[in-house]
Amino acid sequence: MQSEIRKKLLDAFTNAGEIFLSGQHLAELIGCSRTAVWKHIEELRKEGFELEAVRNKGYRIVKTPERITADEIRLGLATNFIGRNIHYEESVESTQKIAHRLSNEDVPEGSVIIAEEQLSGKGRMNRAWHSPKYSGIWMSLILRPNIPLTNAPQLTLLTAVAIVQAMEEETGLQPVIKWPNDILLNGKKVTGILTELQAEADRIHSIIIGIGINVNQKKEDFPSELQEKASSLFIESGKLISRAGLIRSIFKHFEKLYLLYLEQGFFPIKLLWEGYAVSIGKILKARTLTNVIEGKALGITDEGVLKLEDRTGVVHHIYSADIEV
Ligand code: BT5
Repeated sequence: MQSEIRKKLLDAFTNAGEIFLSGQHLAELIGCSRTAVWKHIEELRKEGFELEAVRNKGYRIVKTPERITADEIRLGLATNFIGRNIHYEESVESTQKIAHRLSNEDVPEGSVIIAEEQLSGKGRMNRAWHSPKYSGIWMSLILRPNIPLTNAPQLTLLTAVAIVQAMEEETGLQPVIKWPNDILLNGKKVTGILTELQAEADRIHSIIIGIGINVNQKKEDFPSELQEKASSLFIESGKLISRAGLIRSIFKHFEKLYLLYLEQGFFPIKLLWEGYAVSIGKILKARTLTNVIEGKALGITDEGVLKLEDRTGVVHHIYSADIEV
């Protein structure tokens, strides 16, 4: 299996860090010939990896490619199943669409679809999601948890926590979460999450979590109608951020939280989520499909539902809405 060799090769370089690995040593580790090792190293170079080769010492990776490649994400990936199977595309309509198709082909849980660009990326209620080439993270994650249908929105909140933790780790920024699916910096949206279900009767077949993160866009890269309400990690930090590094970190935090969730339920996730939430205690306007409710955000329930107390003291449970702070 070609790709198995590639995966093992990248794992070997991951574990070696700065240390050189000889062709002989790699061949033994992977269980293939030295010629095969050499061939794969040439392939990595073609993908944009820079490898330093030193006589009598071997190889080490000194630079990873500009575009995100599945191989680059694997280099240093510390998960068991999230992001282990990567489906990478240069340009797609929407990664959600591909994820829906693949989830019917029984790909393993934790598979992800990542694209460099989306031509018709979508938000909730079929709104458009701006996804320009090479500057953001546009990906969909396939999960198959054994949970009741009604708990699916909890995974949106869990995902938001994982992304915030990864952003803090990779950029030093301190983003906040706006219920249910926005991550904000300086009051502007840097990330949106779209959770979709495939279910029969009341059984979940799969949950597809779409994640859109503005990473290296400059202000002028956004269409004018978004310039005041959207931002990117680059705009907020002044630094170009490695997309592959951030993706790996998201996978790591996500897997940890997801396993915790499957074992202990939503409660520990809820506590973490509340620590990052911006809207609790504030007066909010929730625009649902049918009406507008204004009130003080009391927090979320153990199910992840927003509680709003209106002026007359009535507490409303909001399952899905757009929120204005
Ligand atoms: C969301 O919807 O925030 C969910 C976005 C999910 C996008 C990912 S990318 C990978 C996967 N594949 C897809 O096709 N989608 C998912 P919502 O809360 O409805 O917000 C949508 C609104 O955000 C739009 O109506 C715009 O006002 C605004 N918007 C669009 N593109 C944006 C961007 N790049 N950054 C910030 N805001 C944006």
